[in-house]
Amino acid sequence: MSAPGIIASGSRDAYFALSEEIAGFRDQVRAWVASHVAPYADAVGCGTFPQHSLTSAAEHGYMGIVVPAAYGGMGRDHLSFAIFVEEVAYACASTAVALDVHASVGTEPLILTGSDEQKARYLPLLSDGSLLGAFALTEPDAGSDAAALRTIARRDGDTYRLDGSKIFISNAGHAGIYTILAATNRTVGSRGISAFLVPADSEGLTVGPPQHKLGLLGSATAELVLRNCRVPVSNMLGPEGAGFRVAMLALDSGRIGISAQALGIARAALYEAIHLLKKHHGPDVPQGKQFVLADIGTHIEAARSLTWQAARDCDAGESFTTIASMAKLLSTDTAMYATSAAIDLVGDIMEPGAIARLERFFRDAKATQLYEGTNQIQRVVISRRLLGS
Ligand code: COS
Repeated sequence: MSAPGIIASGSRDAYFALSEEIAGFRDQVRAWVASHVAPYADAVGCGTFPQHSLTSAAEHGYMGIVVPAAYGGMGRDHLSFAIFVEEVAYACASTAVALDVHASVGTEPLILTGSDEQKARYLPLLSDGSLLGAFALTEPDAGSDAAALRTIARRDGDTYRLDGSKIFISNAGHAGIYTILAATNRTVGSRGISAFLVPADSEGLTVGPPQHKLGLLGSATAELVLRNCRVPVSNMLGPEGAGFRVAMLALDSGRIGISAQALGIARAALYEAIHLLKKHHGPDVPQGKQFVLADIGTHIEAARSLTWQAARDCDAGESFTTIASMAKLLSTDTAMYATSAAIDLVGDIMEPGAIARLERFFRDAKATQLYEGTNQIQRVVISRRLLGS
């Protein structure tokens, strides 16, 4: 299958004109994806961690895509990041989530709230791929209600001792450093949560076996167990008690990445269906099927517009929490709709390769509605804003 991009053609890209520079960046990413991600997508989709693509991403500088150039990164904006994630996800959603988690929630808390010393110590290593980043907030009894987390961090001289467990941690077992959220004071709710940079080789930190999932099989997902895990005080991100805000800030921009990932999946399903329909029907695709293609294309364009607007608001330093949630909600619902509708469209004319790909897109789409805040949580964020609370 060729790799068509934005659906609209001509000199404009959909409703947002991309600058020549960003359009050139997108072409460069597409070429890299075609040679370093797409060839491995079937194997990764069956459960192989995409190490080859991550190593190549590091060689091409993509691991530090949003890291400032002063720390060895590309210093690119969030619009570039959204385009990068969508292009990777178009070929392989599991590879996209490994790269997205690394670059967004795995690295951005440090960029946004780290001290100069923390940034100097870790950002160059995250940029050049020496360290893969990960983010550990979710717990067995604290998923959507993030402030209810039970992992505790007790101060002990120059260290904190962390005890507890985290689940569904993307990049677990492959990450070199985890941003871990833990309660330093259980009596004050979200204001008693702190964020820590925890190197993977820290004593007392262990990674559980892979967790079974419906989709994104190539993305490593596991439990983290913390037993008297000692973390230097100097590895706390921001002041004690600021961790919930650190997590929320990270998730705001993280949701732009998940939105872009969902767009890549939706686009892949659409073009797989178009390819099969044209192959089977030639120029006479039945009109009922044309209408479904039109609906899918329209949803994708609308979702991309929101995603890019969220990225632009983020880059402009404006408040973007609500629009990022809107983008995540619409894009991930669109991915679920597009992958399901694509199967309906071509169910009778599928070939084995296409069956495997469409099945993978469908399974991968489901996860996007769930992680980095379920879509119910996005509705909480959006409706609170609408209601003025
Ligand atoms: N940016 C900065 N600060 C934020 C923020 C944001 N987007 N959202 C909330 N905060 C701050 C609030 O301003 C408040 O600060 P103060 O204590 O100083 O007033 C504090 O955080 C608590 O906010 P709030 O009362 O809104 O928190 P809630 O417990 O009601 O939870 C939601 C808010 C539901 C939005 C939060 O729990 C959430 O995002 N849950 C989903 C978690 C998630 O995405 N998990 C996936 C993990 S990664 S796969």
